[in-house]
Amino acid sequence: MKTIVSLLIIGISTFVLINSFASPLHPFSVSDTSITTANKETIFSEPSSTSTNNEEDAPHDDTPDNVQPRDDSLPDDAVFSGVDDPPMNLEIPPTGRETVESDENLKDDSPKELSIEERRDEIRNEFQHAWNAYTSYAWGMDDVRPLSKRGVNSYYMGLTLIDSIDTIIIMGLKDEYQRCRDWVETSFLKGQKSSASSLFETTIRVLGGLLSAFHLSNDKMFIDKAVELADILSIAFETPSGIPLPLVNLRERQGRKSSWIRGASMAEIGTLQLEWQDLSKLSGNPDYAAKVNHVAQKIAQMDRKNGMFTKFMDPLSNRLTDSTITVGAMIDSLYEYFLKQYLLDSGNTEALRMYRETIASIISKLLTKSSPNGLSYFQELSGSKENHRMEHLACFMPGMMALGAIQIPDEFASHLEPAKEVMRTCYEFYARQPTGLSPETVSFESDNDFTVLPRDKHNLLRPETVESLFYLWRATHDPIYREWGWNIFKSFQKHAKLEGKGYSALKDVTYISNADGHDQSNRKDEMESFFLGETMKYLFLLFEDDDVISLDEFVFNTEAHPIRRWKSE
Ligand code: DMJ
Repeated sequence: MKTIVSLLIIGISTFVLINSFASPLHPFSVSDTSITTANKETIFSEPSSTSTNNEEDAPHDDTPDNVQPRDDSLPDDAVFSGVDDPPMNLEIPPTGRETVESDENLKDDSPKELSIEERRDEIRNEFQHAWNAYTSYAWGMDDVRPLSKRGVNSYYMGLTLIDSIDTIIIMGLKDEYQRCRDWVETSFLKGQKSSASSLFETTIRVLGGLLSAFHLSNDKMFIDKAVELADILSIAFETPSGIPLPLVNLRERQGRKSSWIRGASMAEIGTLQLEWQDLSKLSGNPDYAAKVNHVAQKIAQMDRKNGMFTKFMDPLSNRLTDSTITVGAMIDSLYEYFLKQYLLDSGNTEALRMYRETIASIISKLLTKSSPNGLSYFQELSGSKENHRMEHLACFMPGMMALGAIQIPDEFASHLEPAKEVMRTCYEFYARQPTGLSPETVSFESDNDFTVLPRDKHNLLRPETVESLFYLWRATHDPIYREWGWNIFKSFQKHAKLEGKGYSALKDVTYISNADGHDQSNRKDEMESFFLGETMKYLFLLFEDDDVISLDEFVFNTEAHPIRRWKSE
């Protein structure tokens, strides 16, 4: 019976066609983007319910999140456009774990192993469950507070909405896409303006989200909105050094200092390049790229410590100002963007040099092993003192190393093995907890590999481990990565899903008060936009074919927004 229902569903499903870009905006723009076609099955859902807006200001937090307290139809040439075309790629790569439903199976009440396609469908359903919390309680606002069922603003930019658009496209949710697209066209930047938006967060989530929405839909409205936003944010770069201020007052059109960072954090100034470079290419205005390329040059000129960067720098002297060397908060995506700038633009050999030099130091000076089981992890350094801790944020590292290994094998093929080893460690962060969910940070000062300190027991629904599992799957096709991803997904479903709508962050992953996981006292009233923008997207793509957002065609920004790689001229 279930098989028949599945066939019926498939029968009424439509197929997704990854886009064709045929409309040059400008000689210096999309004319060189090639046509990529990849069909995939989709199941379209009912439109999500209408929302109520609770206009309420969130207290503004200018710390980047990675620090701590951080009906109509689409255009014909959009990703969805192949709805009437026959599917080209219905065969799912075998994992050796698929099962065939039999009548015998159907009588059995024990949990059945799902096919790859059914797993994808379940992830899509859970995305919609979470998305419905946003549309119902916070539509058009930045973030939803899923427990108190309200929305909050600090950016006034529909942060969650824009962070989710490309996931919605990738999952084939047409009605949801249309509703978001209409909101962006009519309401983005039209209401109240923020007095302190983080340049970094706005760039990776909003600018990146708009660019990606364009790349997957070919709808130029998204570029116009990205230009409008960048023109306001540009004020941040008007400093004596050209190193941007971390915040922008959009009301007054002024850059602002942070109340807690002296100078600038390396992640914040080094994780702007992909988006602003691509905006120049798409808009034909070279000024955006010029600003971030100047910053990249300054970074390249800085003296490093042990071949790496520390967390903070002084814009005037162009020197590092602290002694903490880590691949975690405040610096993580700086290294990621060295590699990704080169993948975006293969002419950017300076970015490749920076990646080559820094990743070599990271591997030789930070990679170490735990006791007694020899789990590989990246330690931190404080001057010459070793600090044996690793943040979940640093779990993007195996994915980045695997990406370098498969895209630039001549130089980095040897990074795949250490990437696999650290991947296992990051999975252990989840697997060893009673909830099956990772804490924010682990301490390797332990006689059982690692332990969790009381202050680090929370889980914010972060993406880094499933992001890396996605890359490791694409790099190796070892089914273990899909299994690990599925286990993590099921743990989120069991412990972070709310009964009505939404998912929530957890206060303590080391504790289960009751069997069904619906203990409200262990919940945080938060569902960060990256849960929909990144975590659910990478989980879904983990069970997709390789040609759906092919890594040969796209590079993901640090917020999981795919940007089309430039063709070499
Ligand atoms: C996201 O905003 C991005 O992935 C960023 O690079 C790091 N922090 C969050 C998710 O944890």
